[in-house]
Amino acid sequence: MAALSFLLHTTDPHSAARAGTITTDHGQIQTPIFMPVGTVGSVKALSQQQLKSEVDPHIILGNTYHLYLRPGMDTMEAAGGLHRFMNWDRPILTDSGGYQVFSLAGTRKITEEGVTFRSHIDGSKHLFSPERVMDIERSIGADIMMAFDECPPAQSEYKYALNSMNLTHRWLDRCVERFSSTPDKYGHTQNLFPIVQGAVYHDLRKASCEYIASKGATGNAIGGLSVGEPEPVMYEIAALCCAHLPKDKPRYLMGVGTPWNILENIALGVDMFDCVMPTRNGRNAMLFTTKGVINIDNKKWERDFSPIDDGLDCETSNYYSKAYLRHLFKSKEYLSLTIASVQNLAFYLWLVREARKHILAGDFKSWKDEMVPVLKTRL
Ligand code: PRF
Repeated sequence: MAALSFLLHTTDPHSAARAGTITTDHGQIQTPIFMPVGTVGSVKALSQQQLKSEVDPHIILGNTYHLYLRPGMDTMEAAGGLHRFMNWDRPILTDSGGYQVFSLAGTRKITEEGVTFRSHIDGSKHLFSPERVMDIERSIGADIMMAFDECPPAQSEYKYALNSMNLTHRWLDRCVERFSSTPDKYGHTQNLFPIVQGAVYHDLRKASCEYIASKGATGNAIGGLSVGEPEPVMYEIAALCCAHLPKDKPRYLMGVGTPWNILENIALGVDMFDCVMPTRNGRNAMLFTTKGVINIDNKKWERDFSPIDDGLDCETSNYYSKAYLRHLFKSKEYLSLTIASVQNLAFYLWLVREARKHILAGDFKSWKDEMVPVLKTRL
């Protein structure tokens, strides 16, 4: 079994967009790609069968923080890792908990050693250190393991951002050390992706990219964006990071974003994305479609018996009408959650597949410029 490899097919002549292929021991990922979030080992409201037949993602994401708290690593190892536990034979990426600890856990304390936090489930106390997180990610067995980082708030002062970035770099050294000295547990090769931090400060971001690149990892991630900064700032920092990260390795922008955020960041040179938005907003009656954004709760859809989105070849999007889905939401039916999540994920995967087609055809930039206003339309 082999470490992940990245084949770069084309770079768009009018932007920095790239089309590539990542090869892992669980199969290939055509980039640019969107990775549905399966936090606890389940993409919320979808079965694995529905996920494959209706959305067909090349890779999904799981969360170290959640899986560590429940079911716990004894059960995970007894199952033979997350692929076997959830019966998913395609690639999986695990986030390190660096971000979830900050957004979900109760009282937490950051020290050189790591982060002490209280579980959001039962209030119990835990320590995440870089070594501990590597051990947990080894037990989960994802194809791509994320390094343990600190994601500072967007409004961080320069001094806080500098210290935080340096801490993330020291934690990265410890992650690399632990990762390199522990074996793969389940027969396939795991990969460690480091994460660039540095908030909105150009010199910090550049220094972080250079530090991260010096590790020679098989792929690199950009963290600390889409955390409350204005959109133009996110694009500016993403562009800077793409310019300073290796060209021959995949670049992953963590936790981004809206459909137009995805197209704009593809244009800047990002290859991989994840976000809870399609599933979370879907469960809140917000639909992303090929014609724009729909709030299906709105009375205007009460008698609209047209398909949810006939621009997709997804069965669910064509099978049910807008009026019916609105009725299911009004009636608080579980099926509404499934239909909306399938629609939104099918749309996100369609979007990145279209982007890839246009990159390969050489007209990505003009297609993107036409597409962005459509995606932002409120129907
Ligand atoms: N770090 C990690 N996970 C993340 C982020 C980060 O900065 C973000 C920020 N958008 C989302 N998920 N480890």
